[in-house]
Amino acid sequence: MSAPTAVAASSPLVVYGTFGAWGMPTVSPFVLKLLTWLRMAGLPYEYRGGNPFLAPKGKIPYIELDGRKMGDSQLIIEALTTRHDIRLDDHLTPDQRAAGHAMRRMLEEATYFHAVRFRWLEEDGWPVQVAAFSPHLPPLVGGLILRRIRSQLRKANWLQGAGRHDRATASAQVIGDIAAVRDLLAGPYLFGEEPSSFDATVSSFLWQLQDYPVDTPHKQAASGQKLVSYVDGIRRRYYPELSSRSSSPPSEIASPT
Ligand SMILES: N[C@@H](CCC(=O)N[C@@H](CS)C(=O)NCC(=O)O)C(=O)O
Repeated sequence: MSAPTAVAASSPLVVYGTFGAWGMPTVSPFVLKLLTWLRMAGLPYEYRGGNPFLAPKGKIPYIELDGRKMGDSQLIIEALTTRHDIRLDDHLTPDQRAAGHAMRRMLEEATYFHAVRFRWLEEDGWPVQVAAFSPHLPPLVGGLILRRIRSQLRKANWLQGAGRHDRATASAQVIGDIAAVRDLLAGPYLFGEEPSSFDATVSSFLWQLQDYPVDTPHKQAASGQKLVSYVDGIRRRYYPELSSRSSSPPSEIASPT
């Protein structure tokens, strides 16, 4: 896998993530969350392509620091917060911290599984995945690897429960999640004028929904003006190397839930 961006090649902190696609530095919302948080915290890192089979928890992202590997974006962020005395959330009230925690857990533990379904399991997402992943896989066995990932994700989604809903129900649930975020978003950042660690998760999951190139009702919901402006603000501030997004957002649509 090729690495998208690197902030500082000499940094002792190595982040293992995925390749980028669709104008985003990575195809993974969890990797994007970690990269965004590192940029918010001003911590330099070296970015490399990761391999789930070499990851401490079998998932991406993971990091290497002081010769030790560590997995899980949130555990990594918490460890680095302590290690470097990062104070991104000092200005938040207890209510804001609680709301941020709940939003983060919703996006990561519920919305994410529907996003996986729409990318990997639905027929209109599958060719997009194949086109994005194939150049980063060995030519002869790439197709086999992708079909294996797809069947594993189908099983995981079924076991999690998200995969037991029909498409319309899954879409309505994602739209409900997005509407909750939209209504809580104060602007320009989640909790007002100053960014917090929660912006790393919220902006990354929205960005992944907004710029995934398959038009769906939940993509439309994530692409309302307020949410697009929010992600644009994060992109401009923390990813100045990226060119501006080409497509103009569709108009805000009402939540059906
Ligand atoms: N809780 C983990 C979730 C990470 C995750 O689900 N990563 C996906 C990519 S978006 C992955 O590595 N999947 C590979 C697999 O499940 O085998 C985190 O926050 O880092």
